[in-house]
Amino acid sequence: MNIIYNKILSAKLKGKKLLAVLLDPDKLDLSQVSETVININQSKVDFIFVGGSTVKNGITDRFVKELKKITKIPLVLFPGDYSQITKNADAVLFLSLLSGRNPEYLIEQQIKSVPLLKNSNLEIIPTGYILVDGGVETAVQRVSKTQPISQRNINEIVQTSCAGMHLGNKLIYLEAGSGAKDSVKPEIVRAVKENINIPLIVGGGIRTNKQLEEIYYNGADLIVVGTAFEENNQSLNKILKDESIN
Ligand code: 1GP
Repeated sequence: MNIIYNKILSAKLKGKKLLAVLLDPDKLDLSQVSETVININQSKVDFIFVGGSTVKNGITDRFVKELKKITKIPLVLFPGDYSQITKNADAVLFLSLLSGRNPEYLIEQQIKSVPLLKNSNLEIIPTGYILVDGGVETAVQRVSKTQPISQRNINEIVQTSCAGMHLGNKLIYLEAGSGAKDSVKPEIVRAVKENINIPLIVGGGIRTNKQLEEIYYNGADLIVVGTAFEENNQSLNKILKDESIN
């Protein structure tokens, strides 16, 4: 039942780096999906994350069903709210926005999701989600009405990550926000990595090979790329096919 998490955990133990592409059903039309997924199927992508900050009710379910028909890559929900939970995916990152102090995203959304989870076989992966300042106001910040932690405040980011681990989360997700100008700094990735013993996900604003390599090198076990892939970024597409990732 813990297929996805075990894959992440065993990759971490072997030092194998993982990559996820984030598809936002709010930004990507169903008619564009098959072309996008053909690219992903031919790439080194390990997971497809599905989610967004503002996806209308019912859209994610249709989107996931369509994806299931055309890819064998595991589909992991990365929900902006409980309405994005669909039993047709393989797993869900059960997120708690630990950088913020809005009870809606610390516990309320999680409670609202229980009836949907109860009738599903989704693998539920508790994930401490930490928003750091990516240099622009991002959708997560707007929708969650929370402030990101400044990247100058390494200590607070590290302590928040440790608290997330001690609370029993199985993953820590360092997020600069979709479309961030500044991705999570390598020194922050390193500091968090040195202080936790659960796998580390990093995402937000990662557009180049250099960023990808630096963030892996400093300790990310799994990197998530969204915008650069949507924009059909050529250098990134090359990376997605590059043997060196694994
Ligand atoms: C996943 O939100 C990110 O953590 C995706 O960010 O769209 O900037 O790649 P980008």
